[in-house]
Amino acid sequence: MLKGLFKRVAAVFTGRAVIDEDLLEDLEAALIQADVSATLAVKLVEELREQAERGKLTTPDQLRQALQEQVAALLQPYEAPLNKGKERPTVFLILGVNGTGKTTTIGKLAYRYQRLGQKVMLVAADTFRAAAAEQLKIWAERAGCDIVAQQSGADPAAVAYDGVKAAQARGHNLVIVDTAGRLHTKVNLMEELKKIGRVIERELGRLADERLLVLDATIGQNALFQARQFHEGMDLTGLAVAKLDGSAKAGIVLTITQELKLPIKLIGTGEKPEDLEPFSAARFAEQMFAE
Ligand SMILES: Nc1nc2c(ncn2[C@@H]2O[C@H](COP(=O)(O)OP(=O)(O)OP(=O)(O)O)[C@@H](O)[C@H]2O)c(=O)[nH]1
Ligand SMILES: [Mg+2]
Repeated sequence: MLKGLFKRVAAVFTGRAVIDEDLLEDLEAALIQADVSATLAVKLVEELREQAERGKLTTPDQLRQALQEQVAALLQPYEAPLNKGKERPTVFLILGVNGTGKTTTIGKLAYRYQRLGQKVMLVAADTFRAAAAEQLKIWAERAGCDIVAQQSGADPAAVAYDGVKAAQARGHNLVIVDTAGRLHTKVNLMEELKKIGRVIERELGRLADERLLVLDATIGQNALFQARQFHEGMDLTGLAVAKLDGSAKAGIVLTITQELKLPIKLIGTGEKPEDLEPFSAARFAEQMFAE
């Protein structure tokens, strides 16, 4: 159970006996503080105000319930399962700036699918940091799956090529490719990632089945900027939102889905192997207001 995603929004309701302008204004401000975009916050509160004026909402509790329903309805179209593709192996390409939670999300995915009886191959195409492949190896051991890695500094696209080839040859169902979130300043990250994408496409005869951007739910507005950039460069299929367990700024999830029309496929709720869930709009809306 996630708590306090919208701590400040939940707090607005405590000790309120009536719906009045003061409550509505505080609500709008709290939504914006939780990184719901100002446009969306104003729109949400305007709808609530109208419902209150028409007598449809009479208590703060009903107001909160209505807000929760609004949020669930806004997110519903962006709830989608992972795309497994038609042919084996399925390939997931995992993207994101440094530190967002890519490697951890990959480890959790590997753990889940291995336990479901899938044959998973991890690919350490983050060759920027020496420790990156080591971190992925630990996850591969934990999950009991295979891994393809090279020495640090190797060409990431070449590692991706090796990984896909090995999975095809050895009958893996699922390949998950880890990537770097930052490179030496002279190398353009997006160009490097595109190259990885092209190599995968060439070997599979189709794009990677998922091109998932991992976002850190605690960083707020910056996540929108990152999502725009990666979507432009990599034609994303969806988002994985990590670190929701520690976020009080989960409003960014609303903002990003509404602006970029990208589905959320996964949410990360901790550092343990089990702390990964498919995204549920209804559950997210419910947990948002849990104090
Ligand atoms: N609380 C919490 N921590 C997380 C979650 N996901 C990842 N982390 C932590 O966030 C930190 C960064 O995670 P990584 O998976 O290494 O991130 P990365 O995107 O691979 O980072 P780089 O490889 O440096 O680009 C680690 O300390 C993780 O344990 C999550 O869902 N919840
Ligand atoms: Mg990593």
